[in-house]
Amino acid sequence: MFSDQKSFQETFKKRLEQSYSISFDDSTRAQQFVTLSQMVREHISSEWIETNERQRQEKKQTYYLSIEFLLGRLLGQNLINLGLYETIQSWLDDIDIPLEELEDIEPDAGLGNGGLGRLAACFLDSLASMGLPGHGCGIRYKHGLFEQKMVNGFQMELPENWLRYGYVWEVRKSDLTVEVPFWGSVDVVEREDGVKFRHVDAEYVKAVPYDMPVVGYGGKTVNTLRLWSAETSSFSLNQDVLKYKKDTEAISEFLYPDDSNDEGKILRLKQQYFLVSASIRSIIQRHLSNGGELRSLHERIAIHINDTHPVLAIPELMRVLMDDYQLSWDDAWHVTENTFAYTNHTTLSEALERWPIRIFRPLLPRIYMIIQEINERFCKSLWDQYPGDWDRIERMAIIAKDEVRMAHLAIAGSHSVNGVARLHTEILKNREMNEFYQFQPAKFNNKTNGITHRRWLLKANPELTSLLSETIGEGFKTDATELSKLALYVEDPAFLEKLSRVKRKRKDILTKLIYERNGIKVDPTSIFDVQVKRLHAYKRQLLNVLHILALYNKVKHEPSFHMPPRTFIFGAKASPGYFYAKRIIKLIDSVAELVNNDPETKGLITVVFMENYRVSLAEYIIPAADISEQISTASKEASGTGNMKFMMNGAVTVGTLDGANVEILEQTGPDNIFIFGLKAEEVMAFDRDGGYRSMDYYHHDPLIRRTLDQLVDGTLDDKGLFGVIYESLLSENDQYFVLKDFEAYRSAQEAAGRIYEKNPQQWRKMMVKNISGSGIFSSDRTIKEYASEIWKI
Ligand code: 26V
Repeated sequence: MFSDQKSFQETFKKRLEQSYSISFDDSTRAQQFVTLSQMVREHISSEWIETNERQRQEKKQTYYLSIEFLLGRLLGQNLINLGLYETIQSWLDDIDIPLEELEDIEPDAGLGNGGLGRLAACFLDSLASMGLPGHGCGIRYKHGLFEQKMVNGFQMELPENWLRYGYVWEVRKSDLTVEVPFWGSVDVVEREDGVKFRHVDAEYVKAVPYDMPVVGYGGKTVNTLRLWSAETSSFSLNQDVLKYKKDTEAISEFLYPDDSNDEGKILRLKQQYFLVSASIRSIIQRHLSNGGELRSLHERIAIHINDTHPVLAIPELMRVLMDDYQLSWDDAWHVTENTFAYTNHTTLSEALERWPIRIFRPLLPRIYMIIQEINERFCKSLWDQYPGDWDRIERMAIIAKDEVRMAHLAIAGSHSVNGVARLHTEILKNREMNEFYQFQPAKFNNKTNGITHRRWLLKANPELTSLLSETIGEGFKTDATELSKLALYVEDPAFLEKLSRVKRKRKDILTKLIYERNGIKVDPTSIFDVQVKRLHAYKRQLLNVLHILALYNKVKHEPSFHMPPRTFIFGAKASPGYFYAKRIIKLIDSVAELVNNDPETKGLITVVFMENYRVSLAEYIIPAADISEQISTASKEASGTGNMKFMMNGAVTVGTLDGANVEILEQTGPDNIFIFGLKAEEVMAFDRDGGYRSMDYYHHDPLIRRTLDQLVDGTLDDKGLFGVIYESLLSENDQYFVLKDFEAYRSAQEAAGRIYEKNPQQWRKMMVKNISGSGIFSSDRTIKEYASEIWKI
């Protein structure tokens, strides 16, 4: 099919005509996209089958359980990983079809919010690319993360619909359907060999698996991502049945349903149990069919729990081993503890999951019982270690104060607990999880995040990829640490010139896109200063936008003030119920309106908010960035992964010493990054002891005062929209230290602008140092560490 141009073109045309009963000349790009993708999928299938066969002999496999997988588009990436991209591109070109246009038809598989889900997707790519037996398990949400529409500068949410035209990359496996029980009660059966428990009178939900191929680079390994869909089989117009059908299908309807009320909480808990129950069942079935023994499950299988969402896999495995296969508690616990490993992705207390018992127990009665037993035994072992220390035991308990604490269950039931950047792991060990660390220090370890350079470099930035290939050879494609070879060219003017031309090309492409999407003409020679990520107060998009407003004020009121032209680019979705975050989006829009249209700043300061930020848009934005904004309040960002993507594409970071920025600094050296602001210990000391008064900064810094006043004096709006932001900074004492870090940030930005403008050659060297130091942030490195130190595969 893909062996030569002629047979490819013939097959492609014939299939197109047969599938759609139209002539090739009349076919649409969408039809061409589907036809090509189907051909690619078929091409993959033999390697997929072979990988499955091969892995049956494999000593040990990993399953990565995650409530999110943020895959983005697959056609282009699959072609790259199969080594077919350029070939197909030219064969299609020959019949007047631009491959990029077909790629642009594909909807993003957006089954995630941000970093956590994208990390899972990068990990899948690395596992397959390194030929490791590692598979994903998730939920096939009918609607991924909402589509963001901007209306008068306000975010509106529309249901996303990636499955609208059918999805070419999945295979429905109805024969592997399993049933997941909810509600009901627990029956106790006395037997000679002890007491046995059975979950009875449950309502069953069908979990139907859809498998997606995960094609590794080189095309030799094709792993599987299994996504579960909730279905009912009954057909009836009976009201009760219809309601049951609706309730059931709701389980895989939306990613993160609103959980501000009990009904929403029940639904989220249902999703979590649905995922783990179906996944554990299928993992065990496969293990048994390969001739595996349950008592040694942990020697053949490692299960990874991505944040606490899939943590019920721990009691679920206990349940299956004991209730279905009659293992004793001790045997089942031994297997379970050695099977699971857990990653923590945040220290923010509002994001730590706890379920009220009144919701948990009725929905999952047998699982609740098992957690009670785990808790009792866990507390006993704490008692042995800390006899009499009731307070500590209550703080560490899995069930306490009428709640089930998911992180505590995860730690108790796993043999490994890791953070996602060195600083983050230290904070877990020394603060957030300190008592657990004291109790079981050996469990704790760090695995600094990474990103797949196959998507974020090879796919997103073909121009840079070719330049790198001709300069340092192709080796970096499979071994990203070879990017360090680039350091040899840091003084090579010819190379620096080529590098800056590549950056300019990517800026031109983004410039065109911004014009198409936003109707704004930006200057591609201006500094592209980019902040793209979820909108959250701790990430401090507010610091960025206040700084822009301050620059505006300086231009207007300080005659001697000079700055190089800058284009500030934002992309961010705010969680639908997060009022404050949505108001910051509106603020970005209002500041854009002001500075983009004022004759004094027009062309000098441009602000662009790009709608509906997602993986495919990131692939356009990141390669075009000059400056990468990583400005979270120190200690709050667990790692960040966008920071790594920008670095690899030659953007220079303006950032705090937070998350993985600390390790990025080690790679670039202090001269090739702009670090500013409070350190994590300082933030944590203020959080603990107080001593920060944001009002002082308002009173003592005229620039801050003038800028903040504009939030409420009618400069930006006459409806008082930004009073909440003003209040959060002043009367609520600025929880995220925006004002405290303001001057340091302004001065770091000024330094960056100065070098960019006055010393372009130095800037280019900084770009080189960023790219050449980025290899360590390939997720291949991260996955190697997980594989050898945690999973032992
Ligand atoms: C979720 C929520 C939801 C409710 C509102 C507050 C809040 C705050 C944070 C979160 C994050 C949940 C977990 C998460 O996505 N963490 C991200 O994981 C990335 C991959 O490890 C990491 O790079 C990011 O720093 C981290 O925020």
